[in-house]
Amino acid sequence: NVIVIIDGKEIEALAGTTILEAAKTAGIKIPSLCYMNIPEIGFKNDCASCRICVVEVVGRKNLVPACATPVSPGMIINTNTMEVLEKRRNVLELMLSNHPTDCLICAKNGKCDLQTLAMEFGIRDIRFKGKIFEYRREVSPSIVRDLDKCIMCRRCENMCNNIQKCQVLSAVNRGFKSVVSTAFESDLDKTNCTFCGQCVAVCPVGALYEKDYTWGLIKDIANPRKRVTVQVAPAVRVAIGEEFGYEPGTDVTGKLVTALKKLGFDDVFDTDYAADLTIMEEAAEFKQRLEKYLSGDKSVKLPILTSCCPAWVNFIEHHYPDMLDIPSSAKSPQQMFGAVLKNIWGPARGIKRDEIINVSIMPCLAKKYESSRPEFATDGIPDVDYSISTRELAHLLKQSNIDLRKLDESEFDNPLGYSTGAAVIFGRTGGVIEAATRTLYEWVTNETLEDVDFKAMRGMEGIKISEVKVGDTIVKIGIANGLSAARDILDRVKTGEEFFHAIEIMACKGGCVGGGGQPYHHGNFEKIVKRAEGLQSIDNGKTFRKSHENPYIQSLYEKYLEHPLSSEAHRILHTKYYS
Ligand code: HC0
Ligand code: SF4
Repeated sequence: NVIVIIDGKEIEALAGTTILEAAKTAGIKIPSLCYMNIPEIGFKNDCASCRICVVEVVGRKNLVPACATPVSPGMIINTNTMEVLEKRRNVLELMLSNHPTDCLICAKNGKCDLQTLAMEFGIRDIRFKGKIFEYRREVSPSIVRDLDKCIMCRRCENMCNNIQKCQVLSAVNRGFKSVVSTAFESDLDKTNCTFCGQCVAVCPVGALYEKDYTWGLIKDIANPRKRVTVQVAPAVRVAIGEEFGYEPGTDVTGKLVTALKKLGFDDVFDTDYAADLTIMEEAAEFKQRLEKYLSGDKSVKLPILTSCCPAWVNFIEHHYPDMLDIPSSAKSPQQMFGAVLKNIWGPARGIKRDEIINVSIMPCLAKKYESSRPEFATDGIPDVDYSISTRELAHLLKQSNIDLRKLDESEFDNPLGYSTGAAVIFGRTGGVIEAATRTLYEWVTNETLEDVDFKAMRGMEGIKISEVKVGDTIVKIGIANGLSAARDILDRVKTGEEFFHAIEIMACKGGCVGGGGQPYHHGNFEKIVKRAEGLQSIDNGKTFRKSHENPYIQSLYEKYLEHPLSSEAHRILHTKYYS
């Protein structure tokens, strides 16, 4: 450790830490903008491009950026001299000189770090006049890029290239015209972008944001000829509370259901119901492949890969087109939900496909793209009409004057609103394969699984490996979260370095709880950990914790689908992948 003096206060800091971090641990706030450090996932953005965090180090001629200057023994640092304040103000005004000031209609209004700084600094006039370049605003099914707003903090580029290893974003142009964009400034859907939305999750301004579908669903709810249904993803219920002052991880399911009914949805259903259904199909497929493999059938492909994360599906389609025969063919819960709703639930009630609207509330931006894939539509009508993010729903509730804190709890509508604990944990890394293992175990052994808690499948490490004895076989399971970890584990499989029977992959760190559509975490990974813990306690409290015990799923098979992997199940619940 080293001793430094910051603003006259003696502080003990870890050797090698930056002035910014040392000051933060001592409770001294230095403003920053481009900087972001999330040690739990190995993300550090300290390119010192914005220079808002400059401080004075006694004895040095020039001010230094606190985010990129390590402390050294005896250093005397002043964080708020008049010279420092003047420099920061100049930097901020320069940044604002070519930044659009349409804050009132910006997607980040109220959540923008640049706006907050301008407010805190009391900026009333911008002395420098820069030219605002009119970049093309690019809209993909998931993400909008408004590059006029880019402040070159490089967080998105760092996230995409180093954490997600997708290499989609990099700096282009020079001087005032420099922005972070794609190669040849192509549209995102012409690149290897997976729509994971992690670039959006770290963008401090309004340069990257989700495509908003809220208006479409408002119009549909107002249309009496439409039966407007909603499904809620697992990870939403432990995160949306943050927008209303609850701690991350607080389970607000009951209040959320009441809020959705108040908004005017005709039926409030649960994606978790379809997560149980996904397990029925995926575990059956796993069992089938495992049994063939054990009987010596060399044609069978193992590991089976989970296929419910749409950004991960995009990733394997773009980056590993030669491995498209190993993911499970089971659709994701979002898409199984839409398929059951429009192929079974609607017809059973005499409601036509074009009269039903299904809205999904998702922690994810790739879900928007997934729902727009042509294979998930019949006669041009998609199974899921709109997918909106946790953040969009929070906006909609606020504009409708619905405050979760003031609501009583209510229950999802059935039959499509009932789920087991196995479904709830889908929203955190390791949960899908833990759920599948609970069912696989009982199906293979015909014995009751007494302890459903596969603790080795939990936790936030990038790659986890777990071995489970199922009958006479030790089943080896890999779990990866984050696309860099996905690449590592897939490479091990591809080169034959390591064998797995099954692998779960989630594109975002922590799984869906850390999805690109969740309330902004501002670099605080603890929020994501708390959300995962929140899902775990919901699972712990459920009567049924194995998907095949869901009575509504059992009756769906009895009445309509016969058994998992039946031809009807294949027709509506399975899909294909495309390179
Ligand atoms: Fe997920 Fe899902 S668990 S991907 O993370 O499988 O988005 O929460 O809805 O579909 O269920 C996201 C979350 C889901 C799906 C489920 C899966
Ligand atoms: Fe990269 Fe994901 Fe952003 Fe696409 S959505 S540019 S893959 S970080």
